Amino acid sequence: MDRKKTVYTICGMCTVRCPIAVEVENGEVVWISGNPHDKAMGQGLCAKGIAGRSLLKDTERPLAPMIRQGERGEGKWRIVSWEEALDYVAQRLKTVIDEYGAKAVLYSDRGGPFGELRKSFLKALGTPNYCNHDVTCAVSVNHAALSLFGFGRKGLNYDYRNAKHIVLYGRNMLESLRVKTAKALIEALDNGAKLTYIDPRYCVTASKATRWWKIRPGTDYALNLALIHIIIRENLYDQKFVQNWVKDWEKLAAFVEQYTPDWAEKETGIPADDMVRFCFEVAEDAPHVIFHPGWMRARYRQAFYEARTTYLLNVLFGALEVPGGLFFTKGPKEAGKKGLNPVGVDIPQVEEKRVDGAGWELPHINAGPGLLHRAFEAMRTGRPYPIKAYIVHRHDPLTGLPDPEAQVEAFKNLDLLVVVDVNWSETSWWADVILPEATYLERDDLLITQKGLKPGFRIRQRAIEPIHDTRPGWWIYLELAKRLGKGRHFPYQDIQDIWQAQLEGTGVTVEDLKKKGFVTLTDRPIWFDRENELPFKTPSGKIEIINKRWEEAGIACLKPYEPPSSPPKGKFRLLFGRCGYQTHGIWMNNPALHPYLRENRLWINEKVAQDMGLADGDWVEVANGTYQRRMRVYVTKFIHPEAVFMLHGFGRTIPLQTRAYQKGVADQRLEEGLLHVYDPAGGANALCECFVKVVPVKED
Ligand SMILES: Nc1nc2c(c(=O)[nH]1)N[C@H]1C(S)=C(S)[C@@H](COP(=O)(O)OP(=O)(O)OC[C@H]3O[C@@H](n4cnc5c(=O)[nH]c(N)nc54)[C@H](O)[C@@H]3O)O[C@H]1N2
Ligand SMILES: Nc1nc2c(c(=O)[nH]1)N[C@H]1C(S)=C(S)[C@@H](COP(=O)(O)OP(=O)(O)OC[C@H]3O[C@@H](n4cnc5c(=O)[nH]c(N)nc54)[C@H](O)[C@@H]3O)O[C@H]1N2
Ligand code: SF4
Ligand SMILES: [Mo]
Repeated sequence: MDRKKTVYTICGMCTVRCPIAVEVENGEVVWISGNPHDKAMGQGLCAKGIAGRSLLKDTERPLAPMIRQGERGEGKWRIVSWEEALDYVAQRLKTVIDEYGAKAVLYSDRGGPFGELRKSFLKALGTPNYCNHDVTCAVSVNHAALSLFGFGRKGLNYDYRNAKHIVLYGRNMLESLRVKTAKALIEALDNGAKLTYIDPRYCVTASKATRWWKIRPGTDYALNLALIHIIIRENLYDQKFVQNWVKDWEKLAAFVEQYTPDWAEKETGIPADDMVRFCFEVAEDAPHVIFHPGWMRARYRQAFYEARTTYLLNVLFGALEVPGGLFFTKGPKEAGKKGLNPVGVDIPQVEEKRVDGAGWELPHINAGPGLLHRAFEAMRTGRPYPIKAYIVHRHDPLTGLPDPEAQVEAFKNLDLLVVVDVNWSETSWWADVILPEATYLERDDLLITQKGLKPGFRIRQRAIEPIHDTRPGWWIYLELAKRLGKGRHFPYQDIQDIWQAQLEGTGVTVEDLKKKGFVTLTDRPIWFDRENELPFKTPSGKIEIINKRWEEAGIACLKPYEPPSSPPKGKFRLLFGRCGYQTHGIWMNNPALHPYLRENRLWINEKVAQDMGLADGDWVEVANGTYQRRMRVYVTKFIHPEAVFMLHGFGRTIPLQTRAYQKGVADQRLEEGLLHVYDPAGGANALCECFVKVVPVKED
């Protein structure tokens, strides 16, 4: 063993995959920094990234395979060998498949580029029922992009660094982090760029903004319609770009005529004059402007339309494929190079229809990641067919999807629930088997493609050997495939074999990748000719205002605006979000991160608090349905009076996580009754359609 070494790999403390350098001494991780070979990254890291060392040391997590002993949720486990755990899972899966067919197996994971082997495993098994987490994240934004451009949201990326005006809708870029983009935003601001930040709540990103619009929650669609109205009325748009690339432009123009700024002011609370001034200002900086379609806004019933109109604002200003605007992400093909080869051989197509209806009952919904909330409904009802086994990998539906009680009710119909995780997830507590994955610092993963202006390949390689009895994901699925008679599709002994198969014919070697953690396939950024060769994947080859796929499914692409409902008396719309030193609900119990934030508080508007007789730090009871909990308030004028806000991920219920157990309030538990409320056009769970009661209580 080298006494000292630096390993270039990929952070795993959240999902944005920053490039990191890990210093190892005598087999121990002593330091983690950003990968200095990646200039946009530099050596700085976020707090969570640094806490990776603390994850290694945290023993309050599953450290060996476990099989449930008592009832589900009772927390009685038997520690077993990997042999026994995998034999058990394979046997139980076989029983389900024999009785109900392979389609009775549901699988969900976080998604992302490392998941290819897992998807191939499911395909080999013969089930179409793969879902990722996106129903609670960006699925409506993704469908908005698909409906306009014919490709998903990742087909475009953002050149913040060179932008002159950046417009963010509830996109808290400086706290809900990706290190490189946060740095790029700051650099743009240092260079004089303007930032318009739109959010019912003030946050760190708002504090850097040129203008903050405290919008009424759920009304961004109204704002966008009025902005488009002004831009067309005042002739502020890029006529050449629109003429070249937009189909059915005149239908959009006619549709927005009714949506005047005065009308939108009443909906949104944003002054009409300000909207007009803003449009003129942006037009001056066009095309070097960015309107980010957001993630969090994908939590409202009209999310699809909010995102579509945000994309259209970029289009109107001609901000596509231009420095300081949005650019098409390019892969190896565009660099004239061969891409990574697929993993798994001779795997037949799965012909069965998806249980959630994606791609058939709901023809406009992408069958790739599906709609997990609808799969849960099938699990509960047995329709259109039963779901009897559920494997959950790097995913925590009981934290990430609303109404955990309703999910646990559906789990009662399962013969097998398996969780593959590095930590206790709320879901793992209800599992029959827990397979603990080795952490990102202790495991290799599949090679991944980095798309962008300079496409390339990246490697996640282990810095140290697993400290506990944990295993890498790729190994777990190869072992399960063997036991289920599907080994022939995966002729790999180890990760080296997988890497070789992926790299075959690309001219790149594993050694090349290990040197810096990545290989770039071109020296120069690749830009398409924006007048002649923008590769939209729609039938017309243009940006389609009216998309047939949606219209034929009975969903209007130009849907009249519907105002969000106002909170019933005594209630508030519950908003939520993240902070810079936590990832969702994952690291609440992390020994290094926990002390920074032990519990969440309820943000409430100053005026409203005054009327309720509440002062900062007072206790309230927050309730919806059967869930009610006490927490302290944070009184501030920086939140819309209709809303209250809390950080997501608190109120953990697993007693073995002694630091985080029952600390704070769980927003997803307040979202009772919302598991099946979703945006019909885009598919996202409408998490923000939640109203909570807030009642002052006397301090105990
Ligand atoms: N109420 C409410 N609901 C929300 C949100 C909210 O703010 N409020 N946020 C939404 C958003 S944006 C998202 S993206 C989702 C996120 O929710 P999820 O999609 O569930 O994703 P994560 O919280 O990132 O992680 C899930 C699990 O992955 C585990 N994990 C971490 N690293 C690894 C690893 O290397 N290997 C394995 N096997 N497991 C690992 C963690 O321990 C955790 O249990 O939640 C959504 N749901
Ligand atoms: N530190 C950290 N960074 C992360 C993550 C993490 O967990 N921790 N998670 C990653 C993931 S998976 C994601 S999806 C991103 C999320 O990135 P963001 O979407 O930027 O995340 P949030 O912090 O949830 O911020 C959501 C904001 O939307 C606002 N909002 C609520 N309703 C409305 C509305 O109607 N209109 C407008 N305009 N705004 C509204 C909320 O007040 C809140 O401030 O962050 C990523 N980065
Ligand atoms: S943002 Fe922080 S936690 Fe997430 S990948 Fe980057 S360094 Fe890691
Ligand atoms: Mo997300």
